[in-house]
Amino acid sequence: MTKVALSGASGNMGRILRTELQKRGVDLRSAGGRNPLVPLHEGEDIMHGDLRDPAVVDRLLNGVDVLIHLAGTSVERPLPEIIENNLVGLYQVYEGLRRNKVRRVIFASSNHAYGMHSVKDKLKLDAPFRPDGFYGLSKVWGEAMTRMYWDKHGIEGISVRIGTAMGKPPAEFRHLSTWFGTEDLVDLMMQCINVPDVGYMAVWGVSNNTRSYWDNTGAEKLGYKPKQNSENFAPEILKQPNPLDPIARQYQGGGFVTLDFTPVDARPGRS
Ligand code: 15L
Repeated sequence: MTKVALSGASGNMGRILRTELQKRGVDLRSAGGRNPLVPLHEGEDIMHGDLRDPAVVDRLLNGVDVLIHLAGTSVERPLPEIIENNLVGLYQVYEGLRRNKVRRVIFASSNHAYGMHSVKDKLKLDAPFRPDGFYGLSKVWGEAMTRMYWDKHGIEGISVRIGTAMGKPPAEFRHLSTWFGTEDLVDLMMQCINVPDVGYMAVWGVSNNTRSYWDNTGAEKLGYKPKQNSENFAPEILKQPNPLDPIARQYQGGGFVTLDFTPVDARPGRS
């Protein structure tokens, strides 16, 4: 049976996947960060620790076939913190994949690696990176690293460019484009674990939203067929004010774009 490790199991998405993957019969080892996880059932395979430490990484990956890597900083933060958690941490984890002969990594990338694309655009899988901050930039590093460990070390990799996966219904206008419902999230992860011979590939982690910013044409071999559609919530959402400011409304990354954004009239060449 395929042994799957899940890092970042105490985060928002990690908590969902830890529960739901085990419900679907996955043989899972879940890792928390600083604090120990409380077992969900007797004998649950759990651990915790700082993944910048190779000994902790080896405890996570020993005997593992597939890693779902969610751990790291998941919002915009100052660059030094992002570098430690998302660049150095990822390097240690990926070196651990090599040492432990892990077959495949499912990397939690993010739409924020593409966040400066206009909301008017629909992005294919080969869209250029346009990160909307240091967090998005760290996911560019992560996608490239995932690609490199396949090309250079033969570890299969799937970069999942996650939209808005909060385990709740869509709540605001942007979510009509970015929502990634829980059922679809778990379906996609099951495909990522089980589909043979993926080599390296990327996929948008998004539901079948009518207004999606992203198009998964080219990722058919993954067999991911999203069933949920945020449009079902549109009548309610459209009655509410859009919480995003005018800048955030123009870009796919939404509110992340506005953080430390230089207004057009304060840019070089403007007086
Ligand atoms: C992400 O990458 C973040 O981790 C999450 O907090 C949300 O902001 C999400 O993207 C989103 O874009 O909605």
